[in-house]
Amino acid sequence: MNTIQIAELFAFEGKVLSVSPYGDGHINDTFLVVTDKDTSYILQRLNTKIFHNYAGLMDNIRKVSAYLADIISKDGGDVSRECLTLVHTRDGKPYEVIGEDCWRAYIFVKDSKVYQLIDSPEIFENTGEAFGKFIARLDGFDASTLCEVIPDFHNTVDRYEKFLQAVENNKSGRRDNVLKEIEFVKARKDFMHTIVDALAKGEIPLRVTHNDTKLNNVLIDKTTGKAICIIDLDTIMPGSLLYDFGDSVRFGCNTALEDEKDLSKVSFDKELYKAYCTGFLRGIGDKITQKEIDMLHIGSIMMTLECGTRFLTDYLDGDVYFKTAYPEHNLVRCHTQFKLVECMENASDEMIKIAKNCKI
Ligand code: ADP
Ligand code: GN1
Ligand code: MG
Repeated sequence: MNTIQIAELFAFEGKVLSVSPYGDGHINDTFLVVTDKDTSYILQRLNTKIFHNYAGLMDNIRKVSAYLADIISKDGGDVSRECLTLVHTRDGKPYEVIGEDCWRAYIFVKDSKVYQLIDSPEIFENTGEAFGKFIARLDGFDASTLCEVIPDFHNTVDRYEKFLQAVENNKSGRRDNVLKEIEFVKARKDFMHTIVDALAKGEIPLRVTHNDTKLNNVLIDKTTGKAICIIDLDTIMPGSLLYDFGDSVRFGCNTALEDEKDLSKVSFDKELYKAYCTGFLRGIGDKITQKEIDMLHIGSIMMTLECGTRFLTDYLDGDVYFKTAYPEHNLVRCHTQFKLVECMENASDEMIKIAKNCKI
């Protein structure tokens, strides 16, 4: 079946005119569906090698979206723009399984865009506010009703063990190219326990979190610059707020793209950090604890280190997880992340001060 035929299985309005690859996700395959009517659609092939339990994943999305839609509508918001709307198949299913693939569709939120790189502190502040509000809104959601789509997703102790395994197995035969990078991670072994331990000791709460809060997972209104809709809900699971805060900072406070080859362009933008902190703390309001505020910089360093370690692990495994466009792509990504880790480690005193001053 081609993608046009697959699109025709869904209850889209009008005739499907085109289906073309869309977006910059590293995991799923996304397509934009244009019809002869006013509404366009997003069609996605879920990566079932990563998301084995796609039925559980889709059920998570259904429950969380319904819960959020209710709150947004009570707050007087526009549910059709501020929430993802799943489009079912013509025979009423929330997704379609074809062979080993799972396909789903959403209404395309009109007049919105995503950023891969941010240059405006205001837009990043709006993004922070949207993600903060997202966590606050899910505060009353019963986490035990969600399935753990990818177990230990942000368990950095477990990530460290998987990294050591990859070093030992050296499936790609590339280990000798990355001895410095391997040492970089090993030197931070103890640090990788920080958030996992704080959660285990009950020093910070387990919440319902998004877990993949990079900039291109929030839709920005083209006219107002407001962050209107949080998307990519595949990894909604119980987690720490520090993961969500930190992953946004990892991606958004970078002065270059995640896969920039020229490392001199990669640095940590403190103005953007301040903007994000301001927005996030405004959005989450009184739902955040003092301990979490005190650890925001740790969340940022941890998520960047975790992501760099994951890229390195995948490089050692032979590029089996993240989509890559060329053989060294994962290593290039690993380098930007490790450079950022160093920048943030050097800026951590200032990051602590910024978070303290942002909370009104
Ligand atoms: P992935 O998991 O592969 O990152 P996403 O769900 O984030 O997939 O979608 C990839 C891209 O498609 C997004 O970055 C965004 O540009 C676009 N997109 C996804 N859903 C919508 C939507 N409902 N409306 C508009 N654009 C969307
Ligand atoms: C993946 O799907 P996407 O591109 O939004 C990954 C994230 C990483 C990110 C790095 C399910 O996100 O965890 O942080 O790439 N998603 C999954 O850019 O592994
Ligand atoms: Mg995405």
